[in-house]
Order: sequence, then structure tokens, then C-alpha cells
Amino acid sequence: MKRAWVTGSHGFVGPWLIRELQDRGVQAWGIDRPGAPLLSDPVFEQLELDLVDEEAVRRALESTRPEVIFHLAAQSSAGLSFEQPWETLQVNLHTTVSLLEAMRRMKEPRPVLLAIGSSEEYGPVERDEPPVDEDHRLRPASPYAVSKAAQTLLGLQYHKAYGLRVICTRSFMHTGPGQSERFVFSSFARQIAELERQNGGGILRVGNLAAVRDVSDVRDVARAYCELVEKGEPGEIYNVCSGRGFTIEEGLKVLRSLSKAEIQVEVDPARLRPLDVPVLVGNPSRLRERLGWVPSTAIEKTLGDLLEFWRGRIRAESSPAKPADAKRRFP
Ligand code: A2R
Repeated sequence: MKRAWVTGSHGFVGPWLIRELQDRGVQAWGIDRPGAPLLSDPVFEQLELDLVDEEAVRRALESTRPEVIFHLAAQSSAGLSFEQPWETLQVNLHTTVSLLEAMRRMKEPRPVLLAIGSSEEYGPVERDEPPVDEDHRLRPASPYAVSKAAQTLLGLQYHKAYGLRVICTRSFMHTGPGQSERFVFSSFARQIAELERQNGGGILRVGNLAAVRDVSDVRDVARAYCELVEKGEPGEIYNVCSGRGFTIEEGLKVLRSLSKAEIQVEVDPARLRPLDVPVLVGNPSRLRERLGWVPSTAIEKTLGDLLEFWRGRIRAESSPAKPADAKRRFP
């Protein structure tokens, strides 16, 4: 792989993936909506493109001829999708169909598309069930999960119908520096950094601490994505996960152990989802067998780096000399 597109490059995973691509000597184009707060480091090509504009996507693909498209762009929050179901479906499906249609109309050689799906596609799993493999039945429990299940099905359908080289992931929870505070561990880390900055203690608001999740570091996930497009089988789905379950409460405990702040935990009903998935742990066998990929970052390091990220961000936000623009910097 020499040239790649990364859609949604100014989101959370995008900058980490671009860094991984650069380390591998790949030329990357970051694709984002016009008006997106573009990264300030000019270390890769940035292309302003609304992916719902199929004709613009086709022209851009013809002129840049990437060998691989990493399709990260999405409305990526399951929680927000309950409030914005229609926008979630529109963004997640329209962007995918635009890319697939543009690829279908292109002359050969056409790029490989890595369609980033989600473990949320599986929906509720019984506590005594083994980690889910890719053949597990789907019971998506949010509009976001429905949109990702549909994205995967579309990718597989275009592969079968037109021979497009589409590889699908079902990515389990991942976190690390740069993640939006809409996501659970980033929310906890931000709140802890704020409490440290204010008076050294106070209330930390949480949602469902009992949920069990399979959590990976974003840098390990970026590595898996790069290897999948080289070694993955088109028309296949791959769980990207560690295979280990971990309660949200355990993650909170790790974060609390990294801070001297006096923290009281309080459940905030607004943080509970209308329908939650109690346990979501993946079986990583297919990914391991195909790529030999294993996560290499300990959760303590991931959460420690996340907390450091938020400490830096809060410092920057409270310093009048430096407006907070961490989102726009390359992590
Ligand atoms: O909504 P914005 O303006 O913040 O931009 C988001 C971008 N995006 C788009 N880019 C181009 N054309 C569009 N029509 C379009 N709609 C959304 O995708 C945002 O910068 C990016 C997604 O970033 P995050 O929300 O931070 O997602 P994250 O955590 O990087 O996840 C990457 C993928 C997603 O497909 C997730 O559903 C999956 O991994 O877990």
C-alpha cells in the first residue's frame, strides 16, 4: 500500500491511523467535511469533501487514485443516535453508499475499502455466552448499531454483486488520547482532570458502571486496520477486539488510582441509555489467525495517556493565552 484515504480524519481514530500509515511510508489523504476544523500540522494531504456527494467522491477518487480507503467517517456515538436517529442513519449509510457507488463506477484498479463497523451490531449478549464471533446473530440495540449493521451488509452486498474488495470490521470499544468526552472513559478522564484543576475533589457523574466491555487502545486498533487491508480477505468480517471483558467500573478504578483528587461517584440518570448492552466481549480468533495481531498496550497505559491528554486540554482551556484547539492538533 502506497496511497490511502482516511475518511473522518479529524475524528478520534483518524489522526492515530494517519500516524500509523506515515510510519509505514504510506501517503495519506484525510477526507473531512467542508468547514471541519482541520488539523494544523500539515503532515498529510487534507481534502475537504462531503462524502454524501457521490459525484464529488468519484471525481476525487479518480484524481487521487488511492489503493485503500479506510472508511472511518460516521456519526459514531450510540448514545447520541437515540436523540438523532435520522441523522445517524443518513450520515452512516449515505457516506458508505457514496463510496461504494463511486468505487463501482471507477475504472480498475479500484481501491480496497475497509468499512469500520461496530461490536454494537451484535447487541445484547447473555452474561454466560462465550465471546461473540463474527457469525453471532445480530440484534442491534440503537439506531447507531442498526446503521453499522446496514453498512456491513451493504459492503458485503457490493462485494458479491460487483466484486468490490470490501473488508468489514466489527470494532469493539477502543479509547485513548483525543477521544471525545461523549465516550465513557474519556468522560471520566475529563471530569477527573477538571476536579484536579478546580479544588482537588468533587463529584464524578457516571452512567451504567456494570456494563462489561472489550476495550483496546486506539493505537493497537490503528495497527490492526493497517494490517487488515494488506492481509484481510475481501468479503469477510473481522472482530477487532482483545477477547477480554472488563467492567466500566474497573476502568474507573484504574483512572481513580492515577489521580490524587478526592472523588465521589454519582449515577446520573441522563447518562443511562434507553436500551443498554450489558456484556459485549469479542472473539478475536479470526483476526489473530489472519494477521497474528494481538493488542500490545496495557489498559493502565491507555487510560493513563487519556488522563494526561485531558490534563493538557484543561490546562490549555483555562489559559487565556492559549485558546483550546487540541482537537486541531495532531496527537
Ligand atoms: O461530524 P464531524 O464534522 O465532526 O466529522 C466527522 C466525520 N464525518 C464526515 N466526514 C466527511 N463527510 C461526511 N459526510 C461526514 N460525516 C461525519 O467522521 C468526524 O470527524 C469523523 C468521525 O470521527 P469520530 O466521531 O471521532 O469517530 P471515531 O471515534 O474516530 O470512530 C471511527 C470509526 C467510526 O466509523 C465509528 O463508528 C467506528 O470507528 O467505531
